[in-house]
Amino acid sequence: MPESADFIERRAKAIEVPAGFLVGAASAAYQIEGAVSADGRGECIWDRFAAESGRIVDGSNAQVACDHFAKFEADIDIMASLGVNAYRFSISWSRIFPEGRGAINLKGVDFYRRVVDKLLDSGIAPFATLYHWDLPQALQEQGSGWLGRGVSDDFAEFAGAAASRLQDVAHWTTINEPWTFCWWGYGFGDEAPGIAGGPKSALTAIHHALLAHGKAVAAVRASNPRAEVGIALDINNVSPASGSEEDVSAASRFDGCQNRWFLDPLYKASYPADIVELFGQDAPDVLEGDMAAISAPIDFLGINFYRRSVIGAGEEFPPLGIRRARPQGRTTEMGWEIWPSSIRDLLVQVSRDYRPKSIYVTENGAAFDDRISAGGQILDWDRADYIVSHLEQVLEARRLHAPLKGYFAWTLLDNFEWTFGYSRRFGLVRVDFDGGLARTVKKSGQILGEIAMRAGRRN
Ligand code: IFM
Repeated sequence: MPESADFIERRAKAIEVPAGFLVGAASAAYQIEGAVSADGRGECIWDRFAAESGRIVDGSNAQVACDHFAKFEADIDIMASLGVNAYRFSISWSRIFPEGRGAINLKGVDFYRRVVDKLLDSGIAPFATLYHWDLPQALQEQGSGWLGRGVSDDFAEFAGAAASRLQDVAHWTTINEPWTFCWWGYGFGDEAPGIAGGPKSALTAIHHALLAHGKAVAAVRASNPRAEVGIALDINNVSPASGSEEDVSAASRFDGCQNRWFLDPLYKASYPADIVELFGQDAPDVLEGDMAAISAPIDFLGINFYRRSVIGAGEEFPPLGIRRARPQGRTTEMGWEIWPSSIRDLLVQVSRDYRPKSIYVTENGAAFDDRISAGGQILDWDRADYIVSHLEQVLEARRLHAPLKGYFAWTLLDNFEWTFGYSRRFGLVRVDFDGGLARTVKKSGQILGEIAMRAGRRN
């Protein structure tokens, strides 16, 4: 059971937010915008994938989603009324370049300009993400998507074009969660574009995504010298299921694949040698200059965090040979264990091992089956508890000298949760998908907003 409402409220009130610390909400274009062919937007890989039968558990798609494309002003008004001081959103590549490259679609740019202007007018700092999984379909067809090296140049072109036209955005995240979209999209094949190519394919896609990140850092800086640029990684706090040598070494392999495979190239200009050896022939081809591009200094590291990983030796995920231990704690609707101190441990460890200039928690949140009370309220105390408990631990990591600058809850609105369709709700604000997409602020949204208000407005 979650803690009592009183207790959660008292803890939320006791959170001391340092001056200038950002407390906001995050979202992604594909999950909320809808309007998939409005104003010249091109097709993306998720449009194509979701249309294949059996791909999305509830048979839904994101053609309308939350219709944020039409409702963005009201959505930003909701954020302003809550009091959050920052908003992380992503830019749909195929709204800006419908074919992935070539002629820019100014109507697409104009949509994000209006979003940014409205955020700034509302005192909310815009954080733009350039890639949150919605690759233009044309690039998948012409160059094999993230399996082709050329995509890194196309991405840099897109990044430069977006940053030069949205000069008022001070914070840019290049790529969101390369582990997830490359392994699930190109390794296991359960997400777009649905390629079950195994480790070679996933690791090739990751290498190109990291290369694209490095080239985009340069492109954003060239377009907007005042911009701060970073990446958002889905890294985990990993611990062994027991003290046995087998479990300890399995946990280290998992850590190598999930964490070090990204942090080492970004901060140490090489892939971890133990994992390169483990993958053998499947390790990616690294050309001269790649690692220098990938390790270009970044202004911040974004960390998306949902659960810890307790790992033992097993049969899963060859050649890793691991198993995930059964959760000891409560789980969310995704089956993910709730263990708040693990975010503190991860933040402290990453700060110690890689010395990032600054860190934002770019996503953290929980799916629960929300109940609507008789009075129409959504008293989602389990989600409020999750957010308060994690934010407490984030601030504790900051006290332990991790360079934290902000926290973004995932997510502003209930939305299209990829292959789960609309069957999992992570929102601070409920969206009634059967009732005209009406928005209702949940208790968790009110509580996060009250905490944010104590940090003050950003501009
Ligand atoms: O909804 C996703 C998001 O797009 C990426 N990070 C994890 C979230 C919850 O699954």
